Amino acid sequence: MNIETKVLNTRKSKSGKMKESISIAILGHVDSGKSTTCGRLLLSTGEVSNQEIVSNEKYAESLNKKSFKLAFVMDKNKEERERGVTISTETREFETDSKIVTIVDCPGHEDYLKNAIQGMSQVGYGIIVLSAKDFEKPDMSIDEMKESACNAINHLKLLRNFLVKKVIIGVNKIDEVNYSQESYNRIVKNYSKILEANNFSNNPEDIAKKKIPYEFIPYSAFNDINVETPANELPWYEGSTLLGAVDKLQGRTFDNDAPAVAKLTGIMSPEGKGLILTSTILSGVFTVGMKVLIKPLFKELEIKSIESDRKSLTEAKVNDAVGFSFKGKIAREDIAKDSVISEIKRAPKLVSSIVVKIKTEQKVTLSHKQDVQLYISTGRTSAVVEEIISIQDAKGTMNSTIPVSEGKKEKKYVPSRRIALVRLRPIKPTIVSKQGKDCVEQLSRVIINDGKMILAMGVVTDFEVALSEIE
Ligand SMILES: Nc1nc2c(ncn2[C@@H]2O[C@H](COP(=O)(O)OP(=O)(O)OP(=O)(O)O)[C@@H](O)[C@H]2O)c(=O)[nH]1
Ligand SMILES: [Mg+2]
Repeated sequence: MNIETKVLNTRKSKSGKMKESISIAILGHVDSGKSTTCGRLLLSTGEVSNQEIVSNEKYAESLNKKSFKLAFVMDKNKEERERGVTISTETREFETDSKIVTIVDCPGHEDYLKNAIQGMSQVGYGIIVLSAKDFEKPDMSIDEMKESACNAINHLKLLRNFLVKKVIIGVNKIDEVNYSQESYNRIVKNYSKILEANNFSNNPEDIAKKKIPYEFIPYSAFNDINVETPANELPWYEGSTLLGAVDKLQGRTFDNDAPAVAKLTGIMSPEGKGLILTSTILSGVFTVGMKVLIKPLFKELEIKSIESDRKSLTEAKVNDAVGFSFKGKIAREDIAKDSVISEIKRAPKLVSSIVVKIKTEQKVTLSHKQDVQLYISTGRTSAVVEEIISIQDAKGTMNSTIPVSEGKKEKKYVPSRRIALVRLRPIKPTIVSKQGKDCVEQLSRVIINDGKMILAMGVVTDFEVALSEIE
């Protein structure tokens, strides 16, 4: 008999003590201070030295961007630094008293939504960083807040789709509202409307019904206010510091028997080391010596080494961000960006069409034959809505009578805020997992976008495998 074993993900810390390992995506609207927050957390916990910040400051000054000295810890490439925006996600680690924390700094700019989704689909928790001024006006409506900082709202909705366990709302740049308690209370009141409208709640009864808890923390990443130590500037505030709140997040348990599946996050070839595939573990446990399969390449390889932050590990567990090297040869150009590495027997499938149970968003519809962008944990692909199979009616039953839009081009469609079962065909075979036995949750979650906004989110319930799975 297979006994399901839930185990806490723990790792040996720098001091040798075992600590729980957690991972957090840092999200929010463009320029709210996400990278600066990451830089500050790494400086406060000793992962980054003062010298590095001084040298960043000199470089930032030469670009007329002195205020980006902390953000440059995460924003490393030339374009990111010159433009002062994050483009790709960056992953780093630090330790608190009881946790080893992996942070994934995500871009806030709409153009890089694909990268933000990839970042948030590999974590257990999220921090939504708000720029205090954006939410400060009294009694803002959700539409008004969307106008000033739409991705502080979009990212929250998307996080819910990826089943995070809790979200911290970081009210950053509290200096810009003069550390005012009245301003902070207004921000909390305004943003709580968005949280409550999107299935987040702090009521234990709601949490038992799968709503996600949240916590607000006021701070200033740039000025080091309430990040590590309670601040004199906020005498009215009695809650946790940002690092205190992170330390209190619960460690993640994982199922020891779940299939070992990881997604590729990057390819490196450091001198003398061969090819290293940086990856995030989505489920299960990988060990040195294990035989794995890389899809869509369909190549079997043996794991030679597992590294994290330049340390050698013997195993990697769910949510860990590691680098794998392999015995035998693989060529860089053969590895697709959306590759998945997994144990051989229970590898996720490469599929040519998927059936998804979705819920459409407010004020949008989804039509038969519509061209859409399909976002999944490993990347983005164009797809078409091939069939609307059924739509939930007022009684909660799935009904196969589909409404038809009026006008010249009559089309079957899913109205807004409705649950429906639809079949989508991506333009190229894609790796997913479906609900049921051995499901890898992150690979079963999809987001449907029309290029401008989110139309629907959902889970894969069925698929048709691609020809290469059969050959
Ligand atoms: N006044 C003030 N400015 C801040 C604070 N934190 C960050 N900033 C400034 O906000 C600007 C943007 O910072 P980033 O950290 O790059 O913002 P981001 O959210 O990572 O931006 P994207 O990744 O491009 O979306 C920089 O000029 C920072 O110095 C703060 O606490 N107070
Ligand atoms: Mg950034």
